[in-house]
Amino acid sequence: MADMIEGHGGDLALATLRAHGVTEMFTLSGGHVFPIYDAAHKSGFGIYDVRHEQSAVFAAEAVAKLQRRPGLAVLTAGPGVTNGISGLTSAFFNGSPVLVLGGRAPAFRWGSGSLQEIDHIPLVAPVTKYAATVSDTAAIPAEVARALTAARTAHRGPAFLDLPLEVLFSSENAAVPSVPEVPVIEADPDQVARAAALLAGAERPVIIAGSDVWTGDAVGALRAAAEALRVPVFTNGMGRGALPPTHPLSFAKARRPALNGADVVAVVGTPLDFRLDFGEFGAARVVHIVDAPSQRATHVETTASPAGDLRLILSAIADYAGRRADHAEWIEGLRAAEDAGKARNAEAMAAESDPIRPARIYGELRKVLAEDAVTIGDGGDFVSYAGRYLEPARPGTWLDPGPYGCLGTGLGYAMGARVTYPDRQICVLMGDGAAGFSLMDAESLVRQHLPVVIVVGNNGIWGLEKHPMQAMYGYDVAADLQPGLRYDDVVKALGGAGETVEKSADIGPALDRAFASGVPYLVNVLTDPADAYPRSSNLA
Ligand SMILES: Cc1ncc(C[n+]2csc(CCOP(=O)(O)OP(=O)(O)O)c2C)c(N)n1
Ligand SMILES: [Mg+2]
Repeated sequence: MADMIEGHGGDLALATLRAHGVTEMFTLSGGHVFPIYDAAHKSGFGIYDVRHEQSAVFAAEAVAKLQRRPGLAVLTAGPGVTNGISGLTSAFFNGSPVLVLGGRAPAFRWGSGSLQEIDHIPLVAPVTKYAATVSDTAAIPAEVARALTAARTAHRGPAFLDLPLEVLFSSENAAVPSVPEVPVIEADPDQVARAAALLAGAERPVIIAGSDVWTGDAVGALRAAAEALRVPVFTNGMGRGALPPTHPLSFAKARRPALNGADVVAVVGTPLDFRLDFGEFGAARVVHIVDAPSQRATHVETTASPAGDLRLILSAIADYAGRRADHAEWIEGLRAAEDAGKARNAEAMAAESDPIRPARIYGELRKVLAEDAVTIGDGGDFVSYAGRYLEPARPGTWLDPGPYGCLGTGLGYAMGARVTYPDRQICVLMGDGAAGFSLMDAESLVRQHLPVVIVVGNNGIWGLEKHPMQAMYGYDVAADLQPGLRYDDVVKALGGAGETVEKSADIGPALDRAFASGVPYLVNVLTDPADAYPRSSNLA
């Protein structure tokens, strides 16, 4: 039986959200959305506010990514919503179940030129799974439930609703719908059997597992499948840590030899995009295992592509009873490459240099980060190094911006992570360029007692742009920042703490102080501007 509730639009919206397990919103104030605040204020629903709407959406996305349930951002009409569009787009690319509730100029005088009057729907429709204007107060619960169901249904993603002023401020008696189970897509069993047979029968198989394995709660099934068929596993995105780095089938550094030598590559829960050479793996046959038919690659020929619930697919693969080739030699060869790669990395991470090279920062960070620490990457080269040198020990602890590659996620993601885990280490790894997008939100973190550690790799440049431009043109423009800038002083001015580090030996003690401080703390590490992350394609 649906409960009836009486209240204004804000009450009706939050009652529905609460029923879906949402307990907090991220927002920046605007009169158009006051009733949502009023409902939250009266009912103990969390309100976290930020200094730029994109941080609100990024924070909601971090909640969605980490907790695997919808995250909520509330944005005021017009510029509030448009400022949130990069966040919505990132959530769309990442398949993150984010709901944005927008204010909207009054419907009754639409077209008369009200403050902040714009139709948001055409702007957000291409980057949401569901986008609608709620035209009637009594319809709010059903509309919020519909938007949340769209967001939670694989393939997941953001949804958007806007509420005209009079719709949100009016009161009604309405039913709060019960929370529907999201539909579980069952993959075609023939496709699953073909995928299993290919992996089992291959001489040199590889699995690459991405974010949807985590999001779809299929980590255990992935491990069971890999162990049953003895297949080496590489990961990206939120899939990182799905197998602990100590697991005999867990690989990270041997990707080149693995992809060059493989005869079957199964990519699970992540697109065949630029991060995976667009799915071009030489002579290898490609299996693309996705959580919904819409996610199947259309630009590559795949030999099998089961589309459906990843846990079910991977469990079925784990149960495969057909012929298996012996992969021991293949695994052994990759292990040798992996060990060599790790040894090279260990050397780089311990190296003394003046100025500091980013590798050393990660060497020191690895000593202080706990297993359950959440690390967040926001930047160019500095974050590429984080991906190379940090090895998440558990899934669901690594937040990168995903394939949309949007700079500026840092402090929003940090806020969502801190709200999710009050007691874990939360560490943002930030380029000095990236810092410009969200550092003002250190104020939001200070004021709302949300301590996080921010490590800035401060090379004084937009490194991921400057080096490629130099290589392409022999000169560069629009790629310099002030060298040696005191980003720690910015955070101090905003009420937090921090320090600047110029010598390798000082990094470790600074990190210790930062994690012990209990306040937002920025460790500003001056790094070598000549250090460029080696990459084959330099466009970002
Ligand atoms: C919003 C946004 N604007 C621009 C870019 C293009 N871009 C990608 S990496 C990068 C440079 C980042 O510089 P920094 O954060 O200082 O990191 P570094 O490469 O120097 O380590 C830029 C400008 C982007 N990805 N997102
Ligand atoms: Mg930089």
